[in-house]
Amino acid sequence: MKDITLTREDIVRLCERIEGAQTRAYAIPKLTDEYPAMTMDDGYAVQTALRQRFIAQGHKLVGWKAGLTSKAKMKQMGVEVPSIGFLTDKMAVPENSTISVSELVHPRVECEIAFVTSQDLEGPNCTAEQVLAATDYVLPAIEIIDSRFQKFSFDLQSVIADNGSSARFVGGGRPRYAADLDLRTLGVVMEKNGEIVEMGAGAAVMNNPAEAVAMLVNILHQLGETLPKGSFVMSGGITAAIAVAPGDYISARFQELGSVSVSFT
Ligand code: 0L1
Ligand code: MG
Repeated sequence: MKDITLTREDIVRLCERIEGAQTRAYAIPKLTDEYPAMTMDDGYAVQTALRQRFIAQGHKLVGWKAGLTSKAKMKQMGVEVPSIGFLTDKMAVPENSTISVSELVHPRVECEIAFVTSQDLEGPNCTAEQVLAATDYVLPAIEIIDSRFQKFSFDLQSVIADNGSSARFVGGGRPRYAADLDLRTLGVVMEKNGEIVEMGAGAAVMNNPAEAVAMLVNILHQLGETLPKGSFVMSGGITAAIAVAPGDYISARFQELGSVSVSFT
């Protein structure tokens, strides 16, 4: 990472601020209110400090997520560049489980195609073809994102520091070999309380979700990291994110991959 404006003390301070907001579920102002010169690299420096802090507390890194990878999401959030975040075992929830909204700030859900890798992947020039060759299987997933910023007022630097709004994720359905599918034309329908609220196809994610995973591997290279085999990787929301409240039931029905669902209380 090259473009760092924050001091080590600033990074620790912002990491502690994000950790407090995430673990105790309260909203904070976007970080650029206090640090207007903050860059995306600064955001990743805070995110890296957060990852290291959680790992030191015993959380296990299980994979990564690409975020803001569809035009729908970029438009919804007013940004033009994708981002990545880390996933830990503490964020994983079983299929069909119930999540308490009181543990979250602004919960919203996204339908995503997840990849599980069987070979290590490394940037800087990782391609979608290499991702597909290194993929064990793909499966349907719902990501529960939770921006910790007040009134959803944020920018990319702040979102990256907040680990791309990562909160929870649910994998399920029927895992399939990626080689047996065309991920671009794979359709998904998201239902909220039995009503269709969003629909789309894999191509909404950078023309092919495997491209988003390659992008993620290349950003990891900039962070000095690689993607080890056995990683769980979320390739990004196919549709816009949908807000959820207590009592909501979300089901994502994927062509070829079955469905995955989650409830909120
Ligand atoms: O998963 C993602 O697409 C990241 C979204 C980050 C911004 C938001 O909270 O919507
Ligand atoms: Mg997402």
